[in-house]
Amino acid sequence: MVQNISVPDIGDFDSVEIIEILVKVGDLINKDDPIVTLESDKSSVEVPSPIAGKVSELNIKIGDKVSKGSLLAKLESGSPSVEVQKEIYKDELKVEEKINPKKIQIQKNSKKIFIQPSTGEDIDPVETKEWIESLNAIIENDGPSRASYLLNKVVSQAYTAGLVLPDTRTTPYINTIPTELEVKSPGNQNIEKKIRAYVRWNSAAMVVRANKISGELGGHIGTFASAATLYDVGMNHFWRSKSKKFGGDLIYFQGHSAPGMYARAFLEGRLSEKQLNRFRQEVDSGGLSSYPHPWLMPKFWQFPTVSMGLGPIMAIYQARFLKYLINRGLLKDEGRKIWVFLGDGETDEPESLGAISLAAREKLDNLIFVVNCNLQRLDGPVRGNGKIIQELEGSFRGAGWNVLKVIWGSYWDPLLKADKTGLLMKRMNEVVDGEYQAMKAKGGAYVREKFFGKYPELKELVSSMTDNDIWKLNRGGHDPHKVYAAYHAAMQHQGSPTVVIAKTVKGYGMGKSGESINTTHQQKKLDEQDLLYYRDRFNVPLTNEQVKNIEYYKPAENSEEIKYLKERRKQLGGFIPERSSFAKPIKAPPKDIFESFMKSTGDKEMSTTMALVRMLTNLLRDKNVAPRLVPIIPDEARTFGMEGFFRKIGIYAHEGQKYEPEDSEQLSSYKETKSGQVLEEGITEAGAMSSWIAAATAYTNHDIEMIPVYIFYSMFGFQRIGDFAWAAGDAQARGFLIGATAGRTTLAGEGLQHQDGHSHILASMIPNCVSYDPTFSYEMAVIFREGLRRMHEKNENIFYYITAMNENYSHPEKPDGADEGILKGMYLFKEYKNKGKIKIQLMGSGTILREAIAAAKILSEEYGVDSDIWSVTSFNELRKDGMEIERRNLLNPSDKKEKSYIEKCLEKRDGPIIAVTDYVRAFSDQIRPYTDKPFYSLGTDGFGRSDTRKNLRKFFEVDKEHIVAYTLSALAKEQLLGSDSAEKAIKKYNIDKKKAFPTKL
Ligand SMILES: Cc1ncc(C[n+]2csc(CCOP(=O)(O)OP(=O)(O)O)c2C)c(N)n1
Ligand SMILES: [Mg+2]
Repeated sequence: MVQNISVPDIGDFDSVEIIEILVKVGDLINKDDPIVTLESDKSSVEVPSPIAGKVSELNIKIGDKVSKGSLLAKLESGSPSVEVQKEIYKDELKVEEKINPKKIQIQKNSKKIFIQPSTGEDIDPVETKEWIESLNAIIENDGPSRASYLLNKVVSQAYTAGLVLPDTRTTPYINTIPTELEVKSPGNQNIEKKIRAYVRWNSAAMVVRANKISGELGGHIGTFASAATLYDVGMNHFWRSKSKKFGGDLIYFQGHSAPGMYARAFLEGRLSEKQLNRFRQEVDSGGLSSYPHPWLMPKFWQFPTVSMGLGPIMAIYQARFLKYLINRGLLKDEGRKIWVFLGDGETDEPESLGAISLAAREKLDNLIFVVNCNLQRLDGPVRGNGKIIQELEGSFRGAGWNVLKVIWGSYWDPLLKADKTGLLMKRMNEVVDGEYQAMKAKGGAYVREKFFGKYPELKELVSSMTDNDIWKLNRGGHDPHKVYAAYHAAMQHQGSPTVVIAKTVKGYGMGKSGESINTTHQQKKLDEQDLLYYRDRFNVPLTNEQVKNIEYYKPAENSEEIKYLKERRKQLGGFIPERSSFAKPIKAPPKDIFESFMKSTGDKEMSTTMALVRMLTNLLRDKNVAPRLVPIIPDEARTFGMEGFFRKIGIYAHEGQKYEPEDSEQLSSYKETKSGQVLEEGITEAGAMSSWIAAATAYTNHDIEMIPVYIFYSMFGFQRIGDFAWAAGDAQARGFLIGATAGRTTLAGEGLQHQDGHSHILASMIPNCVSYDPTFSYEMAVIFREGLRRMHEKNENIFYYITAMNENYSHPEKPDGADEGILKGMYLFKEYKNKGKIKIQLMGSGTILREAIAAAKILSEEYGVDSDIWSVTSFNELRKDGMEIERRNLLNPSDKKEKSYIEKCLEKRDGPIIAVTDYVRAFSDQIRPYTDKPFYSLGTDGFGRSDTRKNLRKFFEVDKEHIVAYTLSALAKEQLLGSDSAEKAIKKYNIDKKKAFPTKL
């Protein structure tokens, strides 16, 4: 049967052009195979075939304008279709979704409830008691689930009856897991205690030794001292490393706890004593970096975390990206977990908590946060007048997380059990963190008086305990049993992320030199007495002499401690942290994918953004590249003309689409799907950038090379999330950042906050960021293709920043031999060489190159000045080359001088340089030192404002008229021309000499 294939509903567009025909008569095609590509003035979109069949007739040609209902082709249905397109993904999708046998069983009935005995205004204690006894009876006879169910019913009934119930954001200030439900650690506590003591000692010794070498060096002792148990339990029992059989858990270590990780690696035999002695001395190779920096220790550290707040949000998006890879069939579901360590002070950073609701919404049960609540940050208490643990519990519970509080250690258990009236819990609830901190600084007698002394019953409760016994009442985060139980529960939990909120003591074990005192954070010196105290506190088997020499302690290889520690890691698959990559490179696509961009567009106008989107559409037809592309958009797809991607490759949604979208009939309908490829992030640049980083480092964290393309308003890129971009450089991210709607005058109407005149300067500061400001579609194509080759085929650890504009214009054909120059940063676009005329070297980039081209014509025709017109695709790359060559020449003063690429381009060319861009002058000024020609730059320094492009270019003096006038004036200054030409031009173009410099306006 022959069926007509027509243009479906294409939204608001009418009469759009056919720019590609993707099938021929006789082709066998599948349902959803693209037939043609349509392009409006804003976006291009493929039309898929609604059925499978054989193309029997084509009713259109390239250039035709079509609307909804226009006939495109005829198809004979019923003929056997070939699985052409599906082939592309075949290899990728064949990942078996085996459930890992190691996956931990869910513990049924693990929901806990709290019975808070009433105190105070109880008008009928007998009745209260009856209620509580009923509840206890239900828990005992029918189990906690039933009790929970009944309570929920009662609470719903209470709401229906209009009762005002107490705020339930927080639970009492006790451990979430009752003692009876704690799962016991299978470890040998004696040995683990010793190992922990050695790690503690070596980590402190390493810092103190570094500080002895120079007061400039040192590090942090107090942070790891407070977190040692939290890490140790994970290392001994939970964190599975990457192996042949398993992808590995990913651990984000708190940045300034790094000494503890080195100290453990030393015991494991991974780092030598010599390396520990080189902590914070990295300039000659072999040193250890202050904090986790993959760039500096590429085989060790995986995640840069020390800029506070970045670790938590990057980890959330990492966990989401792991689910994305699984749901797209690119990775097996092995039950891998992402663990994230952060300080309680760090939760002040908006980034730390900013994405926690996303984590719950996406049901990231592969994510476990551990917040080390030592109650202090750098200067003093985190919440002296309140309780950080309760505050965090409220935030996380409110967001939908599973919250596990680990507040009190085992020594408190008998006291809590003996607390029949609930008074102890009341006291625990009422003391604020400032007091809790002071108590740990001031000893047992102080605690007896200030904590228990408030109520006679509590004083009585501890009357048989010595001050020392009271002092030993430990906090949960220092108790390996409590920590184990919490981690175990976190591993089992399903359906939402978990946060373990652990209470600890900052500088634990440091005594008067640092335990719980406000100055702990920066303590990097310990005198002999302090060190002896520390040794005794943890029973480290070192003599006084060895302590005096600050020796490390490492038991013999065949000691039970080392054997135990290595065996534990062996059982868990290997060492952590460790960074490696077994990802296969992606073959760069063939030239023909980019061929159409090398030709002139004739009269057809388009923006470089459109060209890029078209390029991505083409790339989705390349079998190697297509499945690996990760388009990332922060709610701007329509702005960039990318809505065609919605239906074509789907928007990732872990729950699929539970509704019929409003625009379901349309070609670009909003299609959410579990296997969707687009990451539609919503309005969060920090989140989108975190997704990009996860995808851009998938080659090491998941052993699969991905190609993330994050496209954003260029002003909301580096300026907004610059620190993430820096961390991306550290993490050796590979991928594309596209700063769209770029240029201070090109994004016309949007005004001051939107118009970007400096993102390239910010990008240039990141050493491994390669950046370009192309003007024409062929430049974009050459640059993008090379980016794919360098990053994803050759695996260079660089990332690309490319600006794309929204100004429509026609694009010329690529000049012969331009490729090399496009990539190096400049090439000769055009030259005027009328004999005898004065010459200038005119440089431009982005859309402003077109103003320069127009100015060159005027200069030649009206003023007798000829130009060599250079398209400068990257002032940043030119500067890098210039700096390197200059350095080499200075280091080799007797050798023949090497020429920079700029010098080579300009060596046989005359005249001063006039450089003009849509960015601040500092952008083009970067190359000034690398040429001996006179140099004049024009740019868009100052705040933007909204107006038309023409008016903005006039305001910032980068339009063709200003280029002409300033060029003539520069020539006068160089005494190559009289000043009258410039004066004439200034007058002719009504240039106001009295107007203030735009930075002052
Ligand atoms: C973005 C950022 N701002 C400031 C710092 C400096 N800094 C390092 S540690 C620290 C205090 C950390 O307190 P907390 O998070 O409670 O960690 P703790 O050491 O107490 O475990 C500060 C302010 C930083 N590393 N990053
Ligand atoms: Mg802290």
